[in-house]
Amino acid sequence: LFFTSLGLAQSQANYDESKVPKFTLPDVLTSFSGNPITNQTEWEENRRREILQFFEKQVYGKVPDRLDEYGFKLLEESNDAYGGKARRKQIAITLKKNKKTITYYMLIYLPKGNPTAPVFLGYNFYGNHTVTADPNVAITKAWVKNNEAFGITDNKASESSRGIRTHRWAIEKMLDNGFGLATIYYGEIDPDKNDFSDGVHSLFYRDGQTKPKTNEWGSISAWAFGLSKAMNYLESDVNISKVFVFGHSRLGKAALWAGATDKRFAGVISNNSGCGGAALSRRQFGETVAQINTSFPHWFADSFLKYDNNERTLPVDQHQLLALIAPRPLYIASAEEDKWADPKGEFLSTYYASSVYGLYGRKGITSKEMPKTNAPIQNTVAYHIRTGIHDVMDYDWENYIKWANTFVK
Ligand code: GTR
Repeated sequence: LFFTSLGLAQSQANYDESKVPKFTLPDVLTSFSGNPITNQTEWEENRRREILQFFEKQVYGKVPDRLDEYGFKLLEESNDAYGGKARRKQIAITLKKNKKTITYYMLIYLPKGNPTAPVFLGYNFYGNHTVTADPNVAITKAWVKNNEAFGITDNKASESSRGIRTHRWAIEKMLDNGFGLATIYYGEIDPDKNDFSDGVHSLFYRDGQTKPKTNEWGSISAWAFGLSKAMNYLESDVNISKVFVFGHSRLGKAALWAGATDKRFAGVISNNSGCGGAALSRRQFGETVAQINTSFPHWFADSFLKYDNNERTLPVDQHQLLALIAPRPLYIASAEEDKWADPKGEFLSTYYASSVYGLYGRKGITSKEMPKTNAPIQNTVAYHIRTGIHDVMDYDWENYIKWANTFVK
């Protein structure tokens, strides 16, 4: 009786490997019309393009147009964050379209040692002030999901939630290893609710329009767009070198789509991203397409609804989303207790995407055998499954940092 509808769905989902339907995956290196793809040019010019277009129009949804204006402003800066270890910057980014604007805020920490540092860029779930105990980080004024444990009521964040998510962001580890962090509260791009009157979508409406068209962007695509526009600032900052886009869960889905659509991201890290992220839809293990479209009707384009309980008719599967990131470094991670996200489906995707990395002479995941728990495989495509729940832990960051280190030169 006290189950939320999502909780109920989670309790009723299939977690039995023997009940995974038999399926044939669409081959990443065979075009929709049946032609084999044998080299980088055919991949880039034909196959990659058609896969990207499919995901754009039929899964996440197209961004309808270009912005009219883009701007950013340094709001605050310090040379003395984390006990003098880091520089801090807080940047306002403003997007303008049809005389309407939206502003979102990026918090950046950079290690003081290097004049130019690689950074991880990732959204947070409850506001920039939740990722650190630093009292100088501004509290978001945007709509935030209520959370009793964090003292968030009336959808407003306050001091009570400062630092409540520090465990998900190993900031000192990043700094000590020469990496920076850039983070943004995702609700400032598009509040995570089934309401298209607000957020970045609303800037693009024509007179009388109240929601995106059938094959236009849902929230995941909007969040990816926000990351991409954050990249405009990051590439202009002389203190920043490469940017690895990171995300957990729904934001891990957004990070994958951002990496697929914007080649300026040097690498992608997607933590426990599950259905609509790294997990193969055809496995129907844990969360399914029908389920995600029911619980979160605003995440995908409306055109994706036709694949509810109909995965086998999808001309693509999620391994092809991963392949769009090739040849750039890609790290997918699962958690043992996170069955809802289908760890095996997340792993198999990395394996089936790897043939595209092979076209570039890069090493992906070479065996279909899932690695043991807490035994990462780290090639240009990397994967680990760790003990524990759906979350981001120090273990994850230790591995992301170690792996990213080999690609920062
Ligand atoms: C769940 C959802 C997942 C995942 C997760 C999260 O409720 O079913 O797809 O996105 O939320 O973002 O934490």
